[in-house]
Amino acid sequence: MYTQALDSPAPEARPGSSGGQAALERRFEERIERDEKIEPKDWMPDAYRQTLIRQISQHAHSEIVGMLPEGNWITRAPSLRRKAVLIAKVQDEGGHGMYLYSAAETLGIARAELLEQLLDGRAKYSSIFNYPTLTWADVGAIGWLVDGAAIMNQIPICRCSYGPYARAMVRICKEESFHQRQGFEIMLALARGTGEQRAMAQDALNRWWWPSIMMFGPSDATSTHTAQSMRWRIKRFTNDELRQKFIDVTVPQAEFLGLKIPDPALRRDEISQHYLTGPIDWSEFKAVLQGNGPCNHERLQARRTAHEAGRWVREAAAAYAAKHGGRGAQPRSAAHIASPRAEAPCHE
Ligand code: BYC
Repeated sequence: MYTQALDSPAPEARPGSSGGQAALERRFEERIERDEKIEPKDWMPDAYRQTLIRQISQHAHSEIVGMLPEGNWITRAPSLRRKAVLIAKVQDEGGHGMYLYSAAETLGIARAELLEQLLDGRAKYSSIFNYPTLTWADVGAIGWLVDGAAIMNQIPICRCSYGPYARAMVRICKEESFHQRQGFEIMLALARGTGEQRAMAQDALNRWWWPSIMMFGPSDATSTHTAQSMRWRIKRFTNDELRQKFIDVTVPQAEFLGLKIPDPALRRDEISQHYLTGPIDWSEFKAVLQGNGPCNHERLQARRTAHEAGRWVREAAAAYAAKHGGRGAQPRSAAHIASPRAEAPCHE
């Protein structure tokens, strides 16, 4: 874990000195205003720190849980090439989780604690990964839509005010771009295939469209954190702005594939030049967040099983570190080493 030692502030900005707290806050706000990166040893308001820990750790958990639905298809991918590509993609997601846990650790929280929050159900992860992957076309739809949505959401995070998160996102976004293309290419092959393959692609789009739209989070009117996160430049766009950008990019792609977006109310508004969707069923989103999506139980159970299976690795690593006097007597989690496939099938 990174040190939490703070750079010594100027005397007038020392907490406890007259006006110290206010001066620190003012300096922090000015740095945000100048678009300077805030680094781990810099002073930051506790609420900023907590917001980042929440968002970055949820993001990390999403990457790790996100390995499960696609990981299910590694053994069933239809060719050696598809299998190799899918293995690489799922491995990338694991790597993204690791960068993000490291970024969260720079804020003064241990990885083991973050994992505990995930495994005991306190921490959220993206709603999207609580849906099952029923056919091979779902792997295409995840790459095309879910990674497409992820890129839309994550490119602006490369300019996030917190340095370690922003830097982690640069590499992640490059890899997400490859993921999106592999998904679109699967969809293209299916869309140009037999009638049965086209139907499979359409069915996957039907099931993944609305959950992908919901991935961007609640509407701006009901979003708890957006306004403050925009002020702190953690978020650069609101949930609805990013959702709209995604819809505008994706509808023409569906048309290119010859697939129909499952929304009878969808239309292009000539004045705003945007595609407008019908109403989003937020009750479904809420149900998934409350743990009642189709696969919530299976996803968490799979992570718990993997965590248990990795216990001996953590213990061995801790014993090795203690014996050799190296860093890391506090064991790093090996949850990522254990098989993500140790999963109840969730009808997949
Ligand atoms: N699912 O005030 P809001 C990936 C929660 S990984 C679950 O708008 P915020 C990928 C939210 O946490 C995808 N919960 O919050 C991986 C908050 O609850 P708490 C993950 C959600 O943080 C593998 C409450 O609702 N991406 O792409 O300002 C393979 C109110 O929301 C969701 C990231 O994590 C959701 N969809 O904005 C393929 C990106 N949406 O904490 C792909 C980074 C909202 O108060 N994160 N909630 O209990 C973000 O950009 C923001 O955190 C969000 C939410 C836009 C997600």
